[in-house]
Amino acid sequence: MIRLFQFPPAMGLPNASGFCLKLETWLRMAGLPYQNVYTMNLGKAPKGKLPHIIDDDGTVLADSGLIIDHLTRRHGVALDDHFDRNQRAQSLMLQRTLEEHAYWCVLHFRWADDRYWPATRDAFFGGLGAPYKWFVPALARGGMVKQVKAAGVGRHTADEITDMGMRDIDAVATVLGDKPFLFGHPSSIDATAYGMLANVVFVDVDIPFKRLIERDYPSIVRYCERMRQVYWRGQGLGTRD
Ligand SMILES: N[C@@H](CCC(=O)N[C@@H](CS)C(=O)NCC(=O)O)C(=O)O
Repeated sequence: MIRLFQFPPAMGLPNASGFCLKLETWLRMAGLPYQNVYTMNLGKAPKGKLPHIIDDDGTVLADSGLIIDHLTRRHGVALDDHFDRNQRAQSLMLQRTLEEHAYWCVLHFRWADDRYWPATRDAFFGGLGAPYKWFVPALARGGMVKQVKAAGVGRHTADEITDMGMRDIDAVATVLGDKPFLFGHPSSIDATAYGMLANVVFVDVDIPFKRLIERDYPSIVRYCERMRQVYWRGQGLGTRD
């Protein structure tokens, strides 16, 4: 069986990492059996990030996108078979928008903004005992803030980042329109979108995107609820089968 290495559930979600939640949601959409292996140890991750997998043939792979490509080929997953060339291109652009930009906007508020850092610290490190709880959270925070700055997003003001991130949300909402899934029928990009959006919509931390989505983009909230209902059986946010 595929072993999925990811962070443990946090923030009331199966995973508070957009990339981990994306991959687990995708495995459910593809109907591939898998086993969760929860870890916080990035030192053992092949590329220093989570998620990664060990496939049932022993293949070790990191990066949610590369993993999805590999599993699609190896297990003949047909999720994206209905795409035409144009939809495939749009899907890729949406993926890049969410993963390479919106992701950093959310990360900025979670890790760098003093208003929300206590909630992030408690969610990820609340279970740590002494002496780790005295230095691990601050070390991790320093590393994440550095990454958000290196990505460029962390150099802007909170208002600018809010505005930039909401443009991403507007783009997603525009593609979604009144369809049940981004391209009508479920496809891999819905796993990406759910991983990133659920991490705002269903997380009880009031970063600016949360209330703006609730106020201006009810279709995005309904979309997240639909994905949760269909692929997570509408059970409690952190509940698996
Ligand atoms: N492109 C990678 C990104 C994975 C990623 O950024 N994972 C984050 C969690 S959301 C991580 O492990 N961060 C830890 C760190 O950078 O120290 C993918 O698609 O899997």
